[in-house]
Amino acid sequence: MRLSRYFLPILKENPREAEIVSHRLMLRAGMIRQQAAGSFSWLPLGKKVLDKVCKIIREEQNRAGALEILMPTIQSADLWRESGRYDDYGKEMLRIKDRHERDMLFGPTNEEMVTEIFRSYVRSYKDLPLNLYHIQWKFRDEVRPRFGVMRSREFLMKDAYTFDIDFEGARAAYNRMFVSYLRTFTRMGLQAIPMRADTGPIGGDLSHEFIILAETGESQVFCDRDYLSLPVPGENTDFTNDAEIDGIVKEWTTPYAATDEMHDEAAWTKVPETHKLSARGIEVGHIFHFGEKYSKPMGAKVTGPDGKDHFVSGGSYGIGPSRLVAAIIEASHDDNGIIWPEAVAPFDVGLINMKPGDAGCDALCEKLYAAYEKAGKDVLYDDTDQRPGAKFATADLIGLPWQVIVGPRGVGDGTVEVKNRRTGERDVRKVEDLLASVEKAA
Ligand code: 5CA
Repeated sequence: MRLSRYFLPILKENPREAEIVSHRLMLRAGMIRQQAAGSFSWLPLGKKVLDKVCKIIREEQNRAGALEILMPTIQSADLWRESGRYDDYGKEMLRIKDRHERDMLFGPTNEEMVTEIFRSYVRSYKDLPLNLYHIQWKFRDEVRPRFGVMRSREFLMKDAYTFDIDFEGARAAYNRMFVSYLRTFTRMGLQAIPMRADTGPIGGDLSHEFIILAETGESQVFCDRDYLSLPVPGENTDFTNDAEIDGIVKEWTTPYAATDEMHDEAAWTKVPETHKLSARGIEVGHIFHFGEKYSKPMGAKVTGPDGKDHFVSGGSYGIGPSRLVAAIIEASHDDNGIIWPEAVAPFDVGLINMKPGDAGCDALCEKLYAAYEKAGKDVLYDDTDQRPGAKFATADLIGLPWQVIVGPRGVGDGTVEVKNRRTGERDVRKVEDLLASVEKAA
């Protein structure tokens, strides 16, 4: 992509409304545009990161056996009357009437709708376990939308829903999502700690929040430092092996970890002083086991091996991709801007032409641009006529992992500078060596 053809509305000044660094940097880097309180458009750079986050989530959901569907954003109130949540949900739910005066709502979550799908088709325990997920916009009329996409009213959610014949099956399904989450967040360059959590309006008795430690986090959390060095399950984890998955969950739930609401002072005092980590955290995922809470009132049952009907045992599993984009920035930035982990970077490389119009610089940039494209690397080529200082500032602000800097002096002796955004290290590389390594990476 040529920057001269791109839409990257960079802000020079710090936006006054932004209280935390991720909100400030997302606005300054032209990733999002606020449309109303807690509602944002995603501009090209932001949309690219959001898509990369969703891709990782999809891959890990699929790996763990979940099946992707897509349910509507607008739901019928009747379904929510069946579960009893229509009245319970309160003002957070955006209620709408259609032209026939029918009560509708903008979905804050989808337990009812997915249970309706399940009960319409599934009759036998032989069709279980089943895990259906989607990635869809939600609306919650939060009292205090703030911190940009971190706590917004309209936000993207990956929500998965599992159906099993009994508690044992449901527990295994819960464990698979638990392990899948550990892999998901690690792939985004984040260290997420699963903590015992409150269930709130979703209900149920077993729940974990996945928390990223950050000073700007909204939750107070307490955990054992051991979490910081636990090994994250690898790509070859066998999600069909319940014992293996259970072993990983045990390992990741043994040291103490709890959110404020679930904090147990008596258990906390037993954690050695040097292990205690009391910090602020951002909730990026939340999983729930709620058993028959929805299946019973909504009549979602299957015939078991005993020939009798059983209400299915359920759970739901949320991740906030839009919040995650902000959380990644909270965890990875410096004074100059964002530092994207490679897996979610909007482009792999920034190619900076220090002197557009100079025949040598232009020709070398075109050559490198073509080589990267051919190797399947996504490049943002700064071919604009901005001053070099402004170009460097933009490149640092938008945080691409690598910057390749082409100037007249280098063109003269066949070299370019390669800068690593994270370490700030700059290497002078021979053009032919760089080209060879790009080709090799293809
Ligand atoms: N139905 C369940 C799980 S599918 C559910 O709704 N869970 S939740 O309420 O915990 O939300 C799931 C995830 O969505 C949260 O962990 C968080 O990452 C994200 N999320 C929730 N509220 C917001 C919000 N106001 N702004 C941005 N992300 C949010």
